Amino acid sequence: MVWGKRTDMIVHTSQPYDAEPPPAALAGRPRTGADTFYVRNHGPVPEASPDHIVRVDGLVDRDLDLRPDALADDFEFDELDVTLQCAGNRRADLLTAGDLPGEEPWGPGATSTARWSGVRLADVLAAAGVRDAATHVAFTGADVAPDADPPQTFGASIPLAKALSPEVLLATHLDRKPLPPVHGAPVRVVVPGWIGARSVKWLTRIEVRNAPSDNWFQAVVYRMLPRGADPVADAAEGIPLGPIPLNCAILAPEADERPPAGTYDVRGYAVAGGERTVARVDVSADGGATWTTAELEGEADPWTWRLWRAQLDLPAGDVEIVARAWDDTAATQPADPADVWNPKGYANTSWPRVRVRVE
Ligand SMILES: Nc1nc2c(c(=O)[nH]1)N[C@H]1C(S)=C(S)[C@@H](COP(=O)(O)O)O[C@H]1N2
Ligand SMILES: [Mo]
Repeated sequence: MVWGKRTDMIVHTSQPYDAEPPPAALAGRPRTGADTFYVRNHGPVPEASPDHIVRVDGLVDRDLDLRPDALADDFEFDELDVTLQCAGNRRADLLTAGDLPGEEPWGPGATSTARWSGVRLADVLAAAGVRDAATHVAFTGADVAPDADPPQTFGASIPLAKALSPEVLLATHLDRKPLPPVHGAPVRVVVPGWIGARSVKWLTRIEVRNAPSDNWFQAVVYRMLPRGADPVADAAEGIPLGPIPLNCAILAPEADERPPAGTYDVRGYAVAGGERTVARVDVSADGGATWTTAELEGEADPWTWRLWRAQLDLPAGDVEIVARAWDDTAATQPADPADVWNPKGYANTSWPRVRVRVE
């Protein structure tokens, strides 16, 4: 097994290891399992060190040096089910609306849910004493990303208000086992509701600042650029991605399936993002002319996806199944990938579309 992952992972690149589970492995499972959880790395997994330290500094009253294995002695341990989602999730479906050279064509599996445990970032920041001028909290990982210009350690930042929210964790455990190396051992940030890129793995530094991070992955990439913008030269025109925008995916059937005519149990997930919740999911077997309301599983929770299912009657022939989610602000998704195509291929919020040949 590569990095403890199941053998049917869809591997986008093996160095760095970037892989997503097949849709069927996510369908119907509220939690994903460490062997199935997607992985997105910008550089090689760093070598674990027994004297790993997380430095807390910047606009604080006291600098702290935290030992990951002692975190639970000094701060209250907490755990939370959280869905992580990469900003590149469902990028492949944007390719019908324009090329995305150099970007990995992720399917709907760049998102997964697990139980994360660790200590609250807010408690660590309280121990350090946040100064009045602070507006942002920046994170640095131990890994060096060769695709950054210049090559640099991976980093990100979030606004102070989010950093002080109780759901943001410094996680040492995934599904109650020590974090696997590929998911950020010995400690990572988990920022529920925000794009995966802000949940920095292999955490080495927490810097309290009066501005967002200058790191390549905060200051240049992970931005929603207008069509025609140059991803680097025009980065300032981009909207920096933070809270995940409302999206959903169809996990069953998959595009190559040949289901028999009759009732089919269509399944998928929806993610509201930010602090919102999924309120409804509609599914259609005629490309959106008529809709069936899906059954939502579990409870509305801002930090996790909502699994859904709908019994649809599939007629013989070529059928296009589409879905759209609604959140608790009554926002819904655009129909067409062309409406959301962007030069880096982020945040595909358009309706998922699965075409099947029904026998
Ligand atoms: N240090 C570090 N943290 C990182 C990354 C990285 O490359 N290095 N990738 C980010 C991105 S883009 C995503 S989507 C998530 C993926 O988390 P996972 O690999 O645990 O699923 O980690 C984020 N944290
Ligand atoms: Mo990501």
